[in-house]
Amino acid sequence: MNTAATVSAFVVGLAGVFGATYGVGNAIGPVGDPPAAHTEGEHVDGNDPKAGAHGGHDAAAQPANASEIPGGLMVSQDGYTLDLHTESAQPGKSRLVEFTVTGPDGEPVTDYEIEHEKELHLIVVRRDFTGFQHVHPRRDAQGTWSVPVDLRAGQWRVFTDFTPAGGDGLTLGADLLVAGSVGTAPATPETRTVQVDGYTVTLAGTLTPGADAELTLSVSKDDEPVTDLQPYLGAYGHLVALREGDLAYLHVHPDGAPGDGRTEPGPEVVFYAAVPSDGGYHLYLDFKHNGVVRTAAFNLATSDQADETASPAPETNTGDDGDHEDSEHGH
Ligand SMILES: [Cu+2]
Repeated sequence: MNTAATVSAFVVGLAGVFGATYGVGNAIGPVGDPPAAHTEGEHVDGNDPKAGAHGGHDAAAQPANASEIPGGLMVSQDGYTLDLHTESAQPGKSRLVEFTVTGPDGEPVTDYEIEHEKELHLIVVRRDFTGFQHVHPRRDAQGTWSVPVDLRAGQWRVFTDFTPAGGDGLTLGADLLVAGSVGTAPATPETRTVQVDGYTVTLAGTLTPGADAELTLSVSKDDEPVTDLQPYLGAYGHLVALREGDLAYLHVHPDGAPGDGRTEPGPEVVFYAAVPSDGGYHLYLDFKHNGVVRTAAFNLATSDQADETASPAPETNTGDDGDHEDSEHGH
């Protein structure tokens, strides 16, 4: 089903992308922290309020400035560089991945802000989206991070999601090649209902380029809604969103937190996600129940038609882009 030809075409395409993005590297300047970029997404980036409220496809497809470049595409940004010591590996259950993050002074960073209870989140994704791990490496005093991961043969993308002390949040990405014969999965159709370990997780919501989309994930088990999800890293769920094609890493906000007096422990977990362009997206939800963290993987595309029906035109012609009905989630 997957010919060698498609695989090599894919690899050539990637080489082009990385050549270009790496070149941008240090030149693009401040990238701002992703949450801030998100908030802007609600506020319509273009001049025409209508364009943003309705998706602003044209404006969103081409970032107007560097601060809108999605995370994870670059190995170096704002003076911080991901130095992946493990650039290739043998397949196996517990392969050690080691890396440092070097700072503007060229030295490994040892001072991080805590985000979601950890200094650094490591996401490891097979390039065809058939493998996903979200793990938390250990750091030694010299700033070297390490963690065992489960790797099948193939091409993987490694993302480090962290905030250096006193700085803005960053997601740096690098490639990891795992030896062996490489099969690539065919493109998956839209997936909004996922079975994992006896749980059924469904995803409702529509991704709209340039706007914060409300995504509602609902967890049930044996046809019963799960109403006792457990906090995991300070939330009832963690959602990672990656763009098909280049694996741009998109930041996603949970709506509410355990203990805030309004956020229920399931069955629904709500997120807001702003996608930069039309296209396909892979979303991974980590949730915890009965002491076990599980991952549900979804695949969906932006939808122009759903967008039209979700945002009736008259409502958004006020010219005031600061206070949409759907922006009550407040950041
Ligand atoms: Cu994490």
